[in-house]
Amino acid sequence: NARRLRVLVDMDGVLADFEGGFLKKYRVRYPSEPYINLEDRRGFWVSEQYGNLKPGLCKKAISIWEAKDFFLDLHPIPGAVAAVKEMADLENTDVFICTSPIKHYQHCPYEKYAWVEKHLGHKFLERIILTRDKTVVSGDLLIDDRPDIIGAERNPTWEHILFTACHNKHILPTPPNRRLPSWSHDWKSILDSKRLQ
Ligand code: UMP
Repeated sequence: NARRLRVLVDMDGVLADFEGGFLKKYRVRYPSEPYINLEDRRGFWVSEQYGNLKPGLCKKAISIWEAKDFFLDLHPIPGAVAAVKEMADLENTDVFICTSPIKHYQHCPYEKYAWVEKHLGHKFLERIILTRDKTVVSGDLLIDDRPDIIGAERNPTWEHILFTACHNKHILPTPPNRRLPSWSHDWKSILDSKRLQ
C-alpha cells in the first residue's frame, strides 16, 4: 500500500570511477603529455579541460574512453556496490542504473552491462537504463555527479541529488540543492525524505 520510491543511480562518477580510470590509462598511453591531477579537475567534460591544457589533448583524452576495456576495467567508487545492493533490498524501493553511453558504441554499451553483472550481479541487468537523455526517464530521485542535466523534458519528475566528484566539488549550490558527498554519507535519509513527500 505504501508508495514505492524509484531511485535512478548514475554510473560514471557515482558507481564506477571514470575519472580515476581515465587518468591512470591516459598516463600509461601518453607518458610524455601533461595531465590534470584529480584535485585540479574542473567541469564535467574531461576532454574540454584537456583540450584547453594543450592542443591535441582533447582527441587523446577521447581515445582513452573509446578504447576496448576502458569501461569494463573501471574500479567501483568506494562504498557504491554495497550501497546500491542495500538500496535495492530496501522495502518499497526500486533502483535503476541510469547511464549515458558514449556515441562511439563499439565497446561502451556492452561493457556497461558486463560491469554491472560483474560488480552487482546478474539480476541487476534488469535495472539498466541506457539513455543520452535522463530527463525523459521518470523517478523520484536521480543521484548523479553531472551538475547540468537537461534534455527534452523541461520538468523532469526526479529531484537531482548531486553526487560529489573531483570535477564538481567547487561548484556553488545552484540547483541541484542537495548533495550526496559520498556513499559513506547518509543516503538513506535522502530516500526517506522523499518517501514522506
Ligand atoms: N564522457 C565524455 N566526455 C567527457 C567525459 C565523459 O564523453 O569528457 C562520457 C562518459 C560517459 C558519459 O559515457 O559521458 C557521461 O555519462 P553520465 O555520467 O552523464 O551518465
